[in-house]
Amino acid sequence: MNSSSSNPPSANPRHDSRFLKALRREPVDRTPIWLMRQAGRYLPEYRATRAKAGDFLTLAGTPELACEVTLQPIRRYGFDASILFSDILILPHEMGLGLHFVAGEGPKFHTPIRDLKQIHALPRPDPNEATGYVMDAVRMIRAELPEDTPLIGFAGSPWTVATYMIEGGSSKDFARAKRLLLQHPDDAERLIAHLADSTADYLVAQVEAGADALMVFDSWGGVLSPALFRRFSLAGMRRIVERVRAACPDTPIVLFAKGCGAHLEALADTGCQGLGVDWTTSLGEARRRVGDRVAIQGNLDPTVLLTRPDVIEAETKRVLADFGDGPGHIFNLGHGITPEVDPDHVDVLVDTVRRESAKSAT
Ligand code: 1CP
Repeated sequence: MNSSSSNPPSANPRHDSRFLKALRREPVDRTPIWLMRQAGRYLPEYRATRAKAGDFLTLAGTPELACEVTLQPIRRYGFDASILFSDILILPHEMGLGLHFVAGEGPKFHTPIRDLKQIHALPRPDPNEATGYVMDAVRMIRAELPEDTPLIGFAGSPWTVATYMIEGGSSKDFARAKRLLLQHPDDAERLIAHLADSTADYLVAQVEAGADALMVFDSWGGVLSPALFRRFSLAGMRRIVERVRAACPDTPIVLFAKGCGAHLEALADTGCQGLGVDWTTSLGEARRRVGDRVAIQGNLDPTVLLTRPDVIEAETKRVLADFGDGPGHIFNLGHGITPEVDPDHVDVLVDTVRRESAKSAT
């Protein structure tokens, strides 16, 4: 039996953590902080474990190693939330597309979707079978983490995952993926719905294994026109939220849609509990538009971490002031931390958030 569904929420030792309180828009003693990609190449200890693993898929696919790199940033910075070390491309990999990494080019699929027939033949993996190693990692991380540190499970949005499946890897213009939406919208809808259902299964299994909150990354929602965003990207995320909420009503879901500041109201309408915001949207504006419905997570430009400590401090204060006083803010970057960041600069960021937000505790 898993604790998240069988026990009342108050029995969960993370229930009163700053992160989960902020997601419920309850007052906290200071603003919680964690960073997207907090386990990553900017940390020497990550590079050492990554070298030991040999390649990314072995690292993500070996629960002991995934657990170790998940815990590294928690040990070093004491972040207010931990995020499972895995990748949004693990699910399509286990659907049979064959993920691998080409040096200097990033992720690639051996068998991208190049024919409509492939969409209709995609399997719906049993998450505890096909991705049992991810669930083992979640259980192991949960057992190793400080009892009061929440663990975030995650997946990619159907649209964002579909771009990699169709393009075969990263893309500059997303031409193949957009052509599918425009020329074969019914098949594209079918692909999005299939990915949404498989992703919901996958996220529910992560909650059953011990995740306290969930995040859906729509890294490429911002490349779509408003009409295509609503029909494909937003619809896929709404379908995930509906399904996961039905199975795990107590588990909060954060949607991060990069470059989608224009769609905040529509994203809040999905029934999620939090919205990740990138640095192109003001947190004050986001709060005015949707802050009475959802918590807001963000949004320091990751590039700020490549500057001097005094600039990092000033820009961090600017983000806190932009949100303003009152509950419902989770500090984060507006996108993932980059490999070039000096780990000491993250201390400057974390110290500034803790010191400054405690002054105006709600
Ligand atoms: O060690 C390495 O060289 C591999 C780099 C790497 C890492 C550290 C990849 C390959 N994935 C990850 C981990 C990862 N990916 C996490 C771990 C948890 C944490 O945050 O600490 C998470 C949440 C992701 C999510 C992810 N993967 C996204 C969504 C978030 C975002 O950054 O926009 C995306 C788009 C991916 C695809 C992917 N996987 C890896 C890379 C380098 C990429 C990006 C490729 C691209 O830019 O198109």
